[in-house]
Parts: sequence; C-alpha cells; structure tokens
Amino acid sequence: MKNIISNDTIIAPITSVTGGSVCVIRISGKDSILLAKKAIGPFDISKNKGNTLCHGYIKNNGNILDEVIIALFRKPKSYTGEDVIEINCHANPFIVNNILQTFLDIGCRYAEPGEFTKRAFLNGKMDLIQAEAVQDIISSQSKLAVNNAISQLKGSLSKKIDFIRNQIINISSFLTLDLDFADGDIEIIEPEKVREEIEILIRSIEELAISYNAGKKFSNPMEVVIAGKPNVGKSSLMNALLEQERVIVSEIPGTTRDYIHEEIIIKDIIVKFIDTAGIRITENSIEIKGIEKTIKLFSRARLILLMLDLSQEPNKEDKNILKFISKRFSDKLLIIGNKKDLNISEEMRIFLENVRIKKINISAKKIQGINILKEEIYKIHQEDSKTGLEEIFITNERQYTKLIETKTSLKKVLDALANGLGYEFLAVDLKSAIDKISEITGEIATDDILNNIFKNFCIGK
Ligand SMILES: Nc1nc2c(ncn2[C@@H]2O[C@H](COP(=O)(O)OP(=O)(O)OP(=O)(O)O)[C@@H](O)[C@H]2O)c(=O)[nH]1
Ligand SMILES: [Mg+2]
Repeated sequence: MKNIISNDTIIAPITSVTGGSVCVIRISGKDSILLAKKAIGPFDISKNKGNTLCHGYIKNNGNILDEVIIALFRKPKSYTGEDVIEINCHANPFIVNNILQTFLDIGCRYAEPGEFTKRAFLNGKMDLIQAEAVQDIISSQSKLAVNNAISQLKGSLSKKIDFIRNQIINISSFLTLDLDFADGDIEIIEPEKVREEIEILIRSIEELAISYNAGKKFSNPMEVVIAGKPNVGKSSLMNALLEQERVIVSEIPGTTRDYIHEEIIIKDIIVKFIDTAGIRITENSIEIKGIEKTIKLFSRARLILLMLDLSQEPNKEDKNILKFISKRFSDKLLIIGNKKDLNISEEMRIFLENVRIKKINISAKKIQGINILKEEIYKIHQEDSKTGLEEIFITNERQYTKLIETKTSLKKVLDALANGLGYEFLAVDLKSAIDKISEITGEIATDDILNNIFKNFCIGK
C-alpha cells in the first residue's frame, strides 16, 4: 500500500457476505458515482444528492443481478472523505460476487485490508488513534472496552495526546526563542520552570501508561481457572458452565491431561474458563516444577476457582493445595465446595469453617449453585471495573510503546537540565519526544507505520 492516496476507486463488502439477510458493499473513490451510474438503474443515480438513500437494481448486460437499496455520500461528507456508494444487497454469496465482478469489470479495484479506514485517515477524517478505535470497536470483548473504543473514536484520547504534544512543542519553541536571544543575555524561560513543566508532562504520560495495563484487562475476556486435585469435579463444572458435555468426565482420577478453555457470556462480559489437569502438591510443595504451567495460568488469571470435594474428608493433598495457592494468590481465590448433593463430610465442613476465603457450594453434576457462581464472577468483574481505571485508557500496544518512548526522551531532557547543560543540548531530545508523540495520532506517519497498522485490519474496514 502506498501512502499517497491512490486515485483509483475501490470496492469491498463491509459486512459479512453470508449470514443475515443483507450485505453492504462499499465503493469509494473519485469515479464511484460514475461507475454506479453505469451499473445501477433504472434512473440516473449520479443526479442524487449526498446523504441519500434510494431503491434500484444492479444490472449487467441487461440482466438484473439484484434489487437493492443504495446510499450515496458526496465527498468530503463520507466515511473515507471521498465519493462513496453503499449497496445494500441480499446476503447471498453468488449475488454479492456478481455485483463485485460487475464493478471490477467496469473499473473498480478490490480494496486492500483496512483501505477504507486508511483513506479516511489520509483524507483527514480521523487520526490514527481513531482509526485504531474502529478496529477496537469491532473486536472489543466487553461492554467497557466497546465504550472505551467509542470514546476514542469520538476523539477523547486524541485530545489528551494532542494536549501533551502541544505542551512539548511550546516548551521547545520557548527554548528556541531563548537560544535566538542568547547573545542578548535575556533568559526567556528559567531552567527550573522547564523542569517543572516537563515533570508534569511525564506524570500525565505515566497516568495514561498505567491505564494500559488496566485497559488490557478489560479488552480481553476475564480469565477464570478451575483448579483442584484430581477427580473433584473440575471438568464437570466446566460442562455445567458451558451447558454442554464439552469435556470428558470420569470417575478415574487424572482424566483431564491438558488445559481446555471455552468462553461464555455472563450478562455483558465474556468469561474464559480454563479447566486444568488435577494438581498434586506434596508436603513441602517441592514439586512445583511439575505444575509450572499451571502456576503461569494462575498468575495470568483474574480468578482461581479452587475446588474441593465436600463428600470426602480433607486429606493432606487438599491442605497442601490450599496452602500453596492461598499463599501466592489469596487476592483472587474462590473456594468451590463440589458434590454438595452427596453427604457432606463433617471433617470437611469443620475444615472449611476455619478457612477465611470466600466459598460457594455447588453440585456440578446436578447443576446446583451454578447461577450463584456466575453472579459472583460477574460481581468480581464489576468491582474491578470501578477501580484503577482512568476514564480514557490505552489498550493499544503501539500507542503505549510510543508513549513510553516519549517519556524516555523527556526524562533525558530532565537529566540534561540536572547536569546544567545548555538549552542547545536539550533540543535533540525534545525533538525526539515530539516525534514519538506525533506518531501516536499520526501527525507523523511514515509508510511503514501506516502499513503496519492497516495490515491488521480486515478487508472491508
Ligand atoms: N455426586 C456428584 N458427583 C460428581 C459431581 N461433580 C463431579 N462428579 C463426579 O466426580 C467424578 C470426577 O469428575 P470430573 O469432572 O471428571 O473431575 P475432574 O476434577 O475434572 O477430574 P480430573 O480431570 O481427573 O482431574 C465423575 O465421576 C463425576 O461424575 C457432583 O457435583 N456430584
Ligand atoms: Mg477433568
């Protein structure tokens, strides 16, 4: 893809071609209305005003390919900033292909991945943060992440980044002015003031950067690991949550050998459950080696469901596992007492009474207590979303990396000031800070940067 806006007219479906009853095909470019006039009838669509819808037919050599609704947008008031035609046709792959072929034959080119959004960026309809938000809106995995992406599309993050960028530019211009007057012995800006302003900017950058990790948590599904010794009913719980016999369950301990994960929606969040092989931890938890993979899962997960078998008295193994996990992960541990449909062991009851960790009793086999468990998981997610989150947060790794690079350059400016170096020595790092932050919104956008961003988009975006 070249960064000069190509002169040609591009076409691609912007919805799924199968499934649903309607598919939308977008045509964008300087000849889109002219080409539409050739293939759409029975009237002359080129006479339509911008932002209008009309009913018509797609024709090819006198044959009608489909009865359609056509939207017409005149530049610059369109998604791409160019003349745009959007054809709402029936979502049948044969029809869609016939329509695409008709337009390809008369002069359209098939759009590359992300090319509509790339054109929108190059035509000044949106900055890079907003272009990336388009992608995020479509792929977001929670309501919070969708809301964040929508807010970014409206420009909330861009404003914040622009503010920081303008401040750095201001400092830089004052310093240049200062250099120009160097002979006149006039100090336009005190070194102390420069230091203060840069420190404030570094703090704003850090706030945004911190929100990256919090933001990531909400862009991905909430991970919940089901753990416990063999045969307690972990896979049975997985099946109960999924409402299907997804995982093999048997009375033979050690049935599950590897990790099995599946996602379900609880209200408006996506939760990824991971069923693990039963863990065995010896007295001194020396055998950590064998469960390294499981520990990694525990570290990554938002919640660990530690399952115990209520029908059996607690043995050494149960106690070791509980001790091991609660020592390291007490802040994300929930004890699940399973098999409550059987006679509950008195020893287990007394044992659990003395454990100060939240517990829920269920029967995975008889599907009892499963909804209470789902409610609790949802509640934990909601409590998370109340804390540690800026309203505007960064979920994009590219933006995060550029922010950190900006901060590194600003820190170098601070170091130079602390070493009493003259303003001419600060200029290089200030320029580098401006360049880095400019890449976030796309004020500076090289071929490589843009190609890297848009290659991850799908065709039709
Ligand atoms: N009565 C009763 N039996 C259960 C319950 N949950 C599981 N079981 C039985 O316990 C046995 C073990 O169940 P699994 O779900 O395979 O246990 P697991 O923890 O995944 O076992 P491994 O994969 O071997 O670690 C099976 O015979 C299940 O039918 C329950 O709530 N009540
Ligand atoms: Mg299992």
